[in-house]
Amino acid sequence: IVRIEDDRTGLGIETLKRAFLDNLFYIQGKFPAIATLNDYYMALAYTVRDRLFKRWITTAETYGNQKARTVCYLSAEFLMGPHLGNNLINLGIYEQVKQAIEELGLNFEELLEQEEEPGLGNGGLGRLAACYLDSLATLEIPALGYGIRYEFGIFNQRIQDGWQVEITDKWLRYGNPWEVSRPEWAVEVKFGGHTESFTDEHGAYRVRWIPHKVVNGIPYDTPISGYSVNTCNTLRLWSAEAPETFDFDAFNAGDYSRAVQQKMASETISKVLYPNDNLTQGKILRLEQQFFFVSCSLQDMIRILERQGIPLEQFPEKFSIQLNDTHPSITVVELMRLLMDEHGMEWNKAWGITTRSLAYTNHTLLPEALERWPISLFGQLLPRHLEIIFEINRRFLDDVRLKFPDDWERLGRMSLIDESGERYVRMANLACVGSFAINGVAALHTELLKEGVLRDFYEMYPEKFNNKTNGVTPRRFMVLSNFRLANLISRKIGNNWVKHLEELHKLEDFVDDPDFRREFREIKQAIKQDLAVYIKRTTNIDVNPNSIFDIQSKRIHEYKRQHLNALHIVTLYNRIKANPDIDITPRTFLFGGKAAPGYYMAKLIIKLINSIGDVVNRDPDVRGRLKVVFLENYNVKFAQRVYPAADLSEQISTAGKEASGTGNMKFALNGALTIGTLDGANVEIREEVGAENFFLFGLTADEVYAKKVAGYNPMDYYYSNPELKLVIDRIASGFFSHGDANLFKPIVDNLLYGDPYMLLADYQAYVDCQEQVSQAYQDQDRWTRMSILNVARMGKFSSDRSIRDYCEGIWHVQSVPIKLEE
Ligand code: 26V
Repeated sequence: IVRIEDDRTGLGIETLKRAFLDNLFYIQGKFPAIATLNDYYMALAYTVRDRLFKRWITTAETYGNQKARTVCYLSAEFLMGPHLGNNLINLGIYEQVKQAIEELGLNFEELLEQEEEPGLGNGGLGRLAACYLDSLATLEIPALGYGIRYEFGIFNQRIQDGWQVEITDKWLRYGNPWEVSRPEWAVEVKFGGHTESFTDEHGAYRVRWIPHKVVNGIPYDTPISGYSVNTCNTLRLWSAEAPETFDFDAFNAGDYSRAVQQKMASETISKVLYPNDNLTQGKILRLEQQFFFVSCSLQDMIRILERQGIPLEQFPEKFSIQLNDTHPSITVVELMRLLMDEHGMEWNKAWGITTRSLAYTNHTLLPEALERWPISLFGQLLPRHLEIIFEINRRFLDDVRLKFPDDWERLGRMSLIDESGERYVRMANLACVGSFAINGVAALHTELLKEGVLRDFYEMYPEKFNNKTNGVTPRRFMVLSNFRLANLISRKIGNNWVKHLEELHKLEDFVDDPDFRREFREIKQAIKQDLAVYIKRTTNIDVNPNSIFDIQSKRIHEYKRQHLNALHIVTLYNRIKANPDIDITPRTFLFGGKAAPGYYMAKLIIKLINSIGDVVNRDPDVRGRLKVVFLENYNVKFAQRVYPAADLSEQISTAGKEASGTGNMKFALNGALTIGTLDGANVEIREEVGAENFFLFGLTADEVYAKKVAGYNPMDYYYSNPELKLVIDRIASGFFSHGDANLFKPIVDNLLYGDPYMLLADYQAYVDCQEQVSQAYQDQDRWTRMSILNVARMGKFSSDRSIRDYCEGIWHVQSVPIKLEE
């Protein structure tokens, strides 16, 4: 028989070429002579998408037929990064497609570069959600990601005169080939208005919510392929649209312009991602966003249940809902409302269903990030939900009183309502009461939750608490982004490690093999060379690929202490100025990360880094031994270039502040050595790779706490440490700011009068530890051994392991393999 490949599914080179040109013609309406780079990218994206569809549809069909238990991951953020390369890896067609494109005379890398990444997240929390979707699909777990289709994602960052400038992220400008809208599954979401009580035909007390406005939620689906399996799950993001008759008052009054204004306000809900990471501001629009996507998602689940003919009582058997931080915690109340008000269920039954369905992940210990909403604002937007919260609270506080009689202070702390001043709804308390499981994201973080912010809840419900250490996907952050290292590893130990990352252990057998060490080193060197070329092209700064690539890339925040890194740079600079012939290991300090637009201190830290760079990079006394580069617009696409090029990974947060970190894992997996504090997952990374392969410094979380209690005075360190004093005085003097002694005064004053993140307490330990790093780097062979052992021992930190832990410990779901019929 002659087999003819279908143009939409075939994987032969000739078929791929034909399919690509066909999509260029019929989707983009172009032929090669007039096609732009973007046309080619789109044609390629559609060619790959076509090859996903069979899997996607079969997966949905299989789940529907088997009525499979499904994980619903609710998250206000999904920081997916570019889809094209990742789907090529997961489908196992990277090489064929590359060849087909090159045979057409096109530059494959250039086409990959063309993709505008969906930056629908701020940082760690959003990227974790994306890694988890990848692992869920790879482990063949029935799962849906639910979130918001922001029209504008995280802003693009430009650096002008050393300062951050924000540019709107118009990611949908040229269309999004990865999404399919499903207007037939649109739902209605109510806002505002008031409630009325009535007695139903059975004589039961019921409540009706008369909203002020209704907004439509339109789902947009994106296929999420698993690696080397047929499973293709769905990310369902909701977009807000105004219905024809949206504002009843204005519409009835014939007030056209007010009605149009209302329409625009409705569609504002999914307009833009809030660019704050770790700070709540009590903005009504943010609460609208949260309620909007939660209500849409819950209604969608109930629709799926009904279509599969499953009774509502079995909701917890069908769905396991994970709340990614408190952002979707209104789920507790909206599920209660839907069950009672829309489906006539009585309280106890509804509460049983709710609390058997929900689990809550906490991602931060910073008090300023704990979400709370002023009661008045909350009641205006969600009057029915406020009533339900009061009732949940009444019953909950009765339980607390039973367990802890006469403990009034405890009642005040645990109440869902903060009544210490202006009244607020406390979302973390709500999430704890409404969930059957509560987890932190690293062992240390979970312990600190239990003894700190969530202590009362731990004492009330110890059985709910558990740890799920974060992980990262080796597909995107190794196979796709570091194919040179991935290929070397696969040559030595086969490619099972891509799905079973613990198998990297087998690399330990090669650490004594000089040829392996040479190859390993040459790969790192080649990647550093590439990054150096990129830096030259984009910043015109020459960096030495033989220097230590010392990288700190993450959101800019005081607790992450990018300015401690800056103090170290100035320390080395001062040493060179005092003694130009000093023996110094050459270093390139690379920084990447965005500051929240309203976070003045973080923006000033960016300016400080750039200002130090301007002086250090140009000073002839330095003789190129130190270079400082701020990498503009750090995002997922750029991160994939950065991790493989790192020698040293900076994980230097004040102990007790970073819940986990995930960049720390991506760096170490790619062979960077870590300099870090005992914070977040650093603790577990060090345990795995071995203390001798990790540069540890600084106070522990307990010591930080003890020092705060004892009365910390940064001035003690300033006056007793001459080298530190010189560093601070130089910054304060205007040396890095053309004589302007005012520019960095806020940073200097913050350090000298308060120093909330204890930079000065950790300064000397940090500088000493960096000296150890420099020494170690001098011995290239020793360094390479340490680097190989880091890679070999990072198996624990695959997001596959995290997802298995969630499946076994919280979700109780099993894999459902997908068979494709021929
Ligand atoms: C909070 C808020 C507050 C309201 C405005 C918008 C907004 C956006 C994001 C957040 C979440 C901050 C919490 C967060 O991102 N935590 C990070 O989670 C990572 C994944 O678990 C973890 O590795 C990081 O250590 C932790 O900082």
